[in-house]
Amino acid sequence: MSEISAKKTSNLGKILLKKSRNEVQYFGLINQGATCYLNAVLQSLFMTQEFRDSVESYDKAPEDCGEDLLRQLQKLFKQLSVNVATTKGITTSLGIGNVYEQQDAVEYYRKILKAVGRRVSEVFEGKMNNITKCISCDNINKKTSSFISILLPIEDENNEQHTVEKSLKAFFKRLRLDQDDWMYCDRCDQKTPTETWSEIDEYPTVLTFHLKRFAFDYNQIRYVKNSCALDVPLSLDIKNQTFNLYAVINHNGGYSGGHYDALIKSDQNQKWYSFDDRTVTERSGDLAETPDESPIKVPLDNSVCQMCKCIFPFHSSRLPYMLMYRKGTIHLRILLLGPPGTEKSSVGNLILGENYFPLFTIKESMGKTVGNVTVVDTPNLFTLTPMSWAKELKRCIMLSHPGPNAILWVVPLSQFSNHQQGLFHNIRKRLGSETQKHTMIIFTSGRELENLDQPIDISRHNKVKKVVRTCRNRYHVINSSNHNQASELIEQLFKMIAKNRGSYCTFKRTKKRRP
Ligand SMILES: Nc1nc2c(ncn2[C@@H]2O[C@H](COP(=O)(O)OP(=O)(O)OP(=O)(O)O)[C@@H](O)[C@H]2O)c(=O)[nH]1
Ligand SMILES: [Zn+2]
Ligand SMILES: [Zn+2]
Repeated sequence: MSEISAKKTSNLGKILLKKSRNEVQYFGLINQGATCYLNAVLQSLFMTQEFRDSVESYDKAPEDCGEDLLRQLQKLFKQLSVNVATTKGITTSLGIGNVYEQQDAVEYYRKILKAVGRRVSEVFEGKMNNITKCISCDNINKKTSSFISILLPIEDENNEQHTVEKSLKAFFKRLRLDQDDWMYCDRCDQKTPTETWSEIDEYPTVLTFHLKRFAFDYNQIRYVKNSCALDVPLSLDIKNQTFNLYAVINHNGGYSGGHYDALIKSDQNQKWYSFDDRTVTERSGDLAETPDESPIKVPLDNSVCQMCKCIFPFHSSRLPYMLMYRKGTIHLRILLLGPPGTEKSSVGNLILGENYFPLFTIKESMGKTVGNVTVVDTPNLFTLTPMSWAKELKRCIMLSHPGPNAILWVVPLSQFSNHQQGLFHNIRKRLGSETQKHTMIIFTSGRELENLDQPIDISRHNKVKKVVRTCRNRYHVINSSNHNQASELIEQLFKMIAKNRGSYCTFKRTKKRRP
């Protein structure tokens, strides 16, 4: 039994090591002739973990989907995770007869997502309200429809520098229709002056935009490409929600032909890669997460923008055609620490809102995720040998990958003694000082103080005060009569990780000493 669990841990350790060394490799797709449009789309889909997961996990295709395409995608993704792959199965399944004819990437992005069905493509699907208002009587008509990408206008009105934000503004602008287009109003019983606009009702996890680069020119009686340059921000703030750019499909050339490639950020190592058919190149991992966070490094090649010397063609670029933004979710990853029998598991269960952790001392760390909260409960760390201590910490990191951003030191207030204070400082030393800003003290009632319904005056307990001060005065008292305490505690923790700007503990400088 113990041998089995030891084996398990070392396997998990290996996975962890692999991940921490950023040993990810991506592979290219063979161009069958002029299928770079398809390659750029397939790589963007492959690099969208949720989509990959749902493609890989279907063994029985849902009713509304093209079973064959789903099978072909499964095959392709399997191959693509280990080697350069061919898209022959996909082109056949999509009925692409002539692989030497260039097609529109956005059109195929939409085609593929429609064909695999809503359950597989749900991560891209949002809901949009199209609203018309009668200006005479204020009667409003709302039509809700789903979307998988938003067409953004990039008309050059004042010859100003274009940005995605400006396009978005233009997209959501209210328009007064020309008299010829006035709509019939039920209430006024006639065609009346009409105002129309769109608003997003439900944001998808992945928000996709495509730019209106190709339009029919009535003077030239043909389609032309609008190659106007624009800025593509790395993150967009829409209605208190942040969306982070992770994929850009570029088109270089004119309407009748050109070349597609994609720039995609790996969610494994946060590095950007250029996917150009067979060729995949890492584009430097030094791009700042948000433009103002750190100076952006200049790369060796000549793809530097002239405006701000950023690496990617995201500034004043004529290339971007399709943009994919991922909704930013902040994940709370809690590590429960403390001497055994201090109700750590109960605190964990309280936070999760379910009885997951057993109410006895566990043998090895256990982790559970509910929504965007992960809780890891630890065994008695004080009795571990240095080796198993190191192993256990690795396990904790794995369970809260890439590492906990909140550490809760659970201790019964009534039993707070020199011994408790010693244990706290002991663990703190072993975990390193970086953990300090992530730590919060949780006072449980212990058995003596079942109902701690009065506010605790920490200042009266000198030892307690000192420990709390080490954690920058962050503490929370579990009070069984407060029914909102789980959400209050979670809110406090989210504030703490926001202050820490998303950093987390890796315990890298842990000394291998006996506890
Ligand atoms: N009768 C008795 N009850 C205890 C003793 N120690 C803890 N308890 C109770 O048993 C429960 C143990 O709480 P847990 O939440 O499992 O403690 P823990 O710190 O999470 O333990 P781990 O499983 O190691 O995480 C609590 O309700 C304690 O009040 C003890 O020595 N005797
Ligand atoms: Zn009306
Ligand atoms: Zn730039």
